[in-house]
Amino acid sequence: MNYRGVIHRYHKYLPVKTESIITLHEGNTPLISAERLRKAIGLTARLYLKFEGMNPTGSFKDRGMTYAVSKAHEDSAKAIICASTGNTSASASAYSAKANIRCVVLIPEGKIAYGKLSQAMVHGSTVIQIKGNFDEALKMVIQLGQHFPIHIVNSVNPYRLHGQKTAAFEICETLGDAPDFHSLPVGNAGNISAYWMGYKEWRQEGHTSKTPCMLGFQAAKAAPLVLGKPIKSPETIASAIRIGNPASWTSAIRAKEESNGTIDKITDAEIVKAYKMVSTLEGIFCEPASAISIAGIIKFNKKNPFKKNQILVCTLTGHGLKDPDVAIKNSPKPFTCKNKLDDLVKILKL
Ligand code: AN7
Repeated sequence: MNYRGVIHRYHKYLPVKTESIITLHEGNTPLISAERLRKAIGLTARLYLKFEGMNPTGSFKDRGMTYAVSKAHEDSAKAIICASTGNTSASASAYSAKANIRCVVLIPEGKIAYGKLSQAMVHGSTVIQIKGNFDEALKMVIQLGQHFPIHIVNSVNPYRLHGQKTAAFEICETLGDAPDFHSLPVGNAGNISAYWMGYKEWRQEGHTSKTPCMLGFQAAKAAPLVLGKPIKSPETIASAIRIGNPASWTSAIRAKEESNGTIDKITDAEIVKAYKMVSTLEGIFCEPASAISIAGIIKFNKKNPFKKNQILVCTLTGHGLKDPDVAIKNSPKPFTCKNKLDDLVKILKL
């Protein structure tokens, strides 16, 4: 039968009435072997990229949103709400359109990538720009949820993380076992918690022989988990992870500790370098926040070199098309040519 998304595929692990399922056929994303990137980094270990930009709205958020919105639909919810650095609002907007549920999104004014803003707007959500950052917007959403009958679909909603754990299931199924290391960006810290839950569950079910070391990375000026305290005004080129007080703080630290992993910080310059490497060497266009998973591997490998035959997976959480500004600012400028063959030949130095 036609593939119908993560709830149908893993229904036993994501219970909800079949007739309530709202899906855009998310999940089943490619796990891509990255040979040129592996060589450029100088890794002897095997490197795979889980490209979550291939989800219906272009990010991993769809895995959790299908479940959160299906549950809201099962509960006959009239409205859902989220605060977002962009991708959650894009995903909530699309799934709520399909479910015919009102959607309200709060975004930090002027601080989300253009592609994501267009997604929130096009699906008919009520889009509210907050004169403040993501952390402040999330605080308002949580307060509102306490006083009004509106379902919060941020990752404080446990269904989100349960949906997102399916990425770990898929990786284990594709590889035939869990990888040795799993690297990913950490913003509000939901995804690292979800992956760790998924890897543990798959191990308990007897499908794998081990669980990976979780390697989480935050932007240097938005790294509360590395610093050990919230940050008031986080800053980074990777707008998706410009977050100073992650909601899933405790579970992210638990994932790091239980998996014997690490959560480290990466500069914007290192993020941009990794972003350009993956696009020029692998033909994969991911957003800046996603590239931090590769920048993190590069940094980690310098201190603790990965061993031959170890398997590393990096999650590329979102599609590069969401943030064309960063791509254009950080790539060689296009040439301008007269409509004359001579001019073209001169430019190409043929
Ligand atoms: C591309 O959309 O928080 O650590 O509001 O969009 O689970 O928060 C996005 C986060 C990584 C971090 N990569 O994941 C939002 C939002 C991308 C993201 C993260 C986000 P979490």
